[in-house]
Amino acid sequence: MDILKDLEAIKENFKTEYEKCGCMLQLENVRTAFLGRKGELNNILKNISSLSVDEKRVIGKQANMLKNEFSVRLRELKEALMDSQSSDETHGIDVTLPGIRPRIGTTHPLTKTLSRINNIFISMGFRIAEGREIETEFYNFEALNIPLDHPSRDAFDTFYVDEKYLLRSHTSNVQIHVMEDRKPPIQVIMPGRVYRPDAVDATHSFMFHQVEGLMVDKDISFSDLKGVLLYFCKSMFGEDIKMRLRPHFFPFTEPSAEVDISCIMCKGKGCRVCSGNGWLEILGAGMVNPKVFEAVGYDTDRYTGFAFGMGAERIAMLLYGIEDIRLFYENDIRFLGQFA
Ligand code: 2NL
Repeated sequence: MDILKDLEAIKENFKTEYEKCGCMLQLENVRTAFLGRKGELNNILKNISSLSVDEKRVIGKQANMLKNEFSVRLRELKEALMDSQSSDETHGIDVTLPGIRPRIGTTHPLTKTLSRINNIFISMGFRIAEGREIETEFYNFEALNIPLDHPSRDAFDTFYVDEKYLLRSHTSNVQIHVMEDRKPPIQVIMPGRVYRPDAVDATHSFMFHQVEGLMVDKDISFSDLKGVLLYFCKSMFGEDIKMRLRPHFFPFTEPSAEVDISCIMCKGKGCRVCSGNGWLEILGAGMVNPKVFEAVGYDTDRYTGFAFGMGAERIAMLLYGIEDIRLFYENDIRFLGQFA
């Protein structure tokens, strides 16, 4: 009978495959190949119905014997493999030792600083706006009343991408887009990367982060600006901080001021950080120049507003006592790990 020969061949085959098994995966593969639903033995039993009663009996018996034999062999092998594997794994190893703790990252000090700044302004009702880093001269300069012959528009002070585009040198471009898209009241802050081709040193980088703010409505006054900034300074650096404004010039605000806080290291007595004068400059600010409102089509008789801008790196350096801006960009775990 051919089928009996087939069964004999399957048995031989099983023996060869079985002896090659060195691991659980191979063992499972052999089990499926011989005992599985679509395995060798089932293939034979599937076709048994066409045979005579006697043949069925002989073949059925033989096939069942093989089935039992294969199962027993595979079970023995499985036990043997489990024994040898577990003794291999523990050999010379103390499995009761504590594991290796996975190293979880920490939040970057700049990210921490930016979210603190953002949250303080959010608590005063400001919304966050983000925009493009590649911008046209109109949004980076013209709309902000920065004239064509202004030194900051020189190729040495701005990264030009081509004839039409540049890398924004402040995030004010976003405010222009916001004002073009919406009518007052406007109360937004703009955090983001800005680019200037400065020579890199301990306090300068060709890329840094800025947070600018803008508030526009009817009757917004200089005292609103002072109130918002004082609340920000106290929330950021402590209730006992003092703030002072020094007159300054920006083309996009009028009047304009530079904003200092009393030195957070020496409390105003004078130290190395504040160069002995007791004050730290942290912001620039002013009332939005009506020329900026004209550029975005706002009615200058109806609306006034204030704006301000700060460098996030500078704030973070003061907050954490970091003395070199380059540390922010080097991805040195020894530095970053200190801000857990
Ligand atoms: C600084 C000074 C400043 C602004 C930014 C601004 C934006 C618009 C209109 C008017 Cl759309 N002003 N921004 C105003 C004053 C100062 O930044 O020292 N930044 C690091």
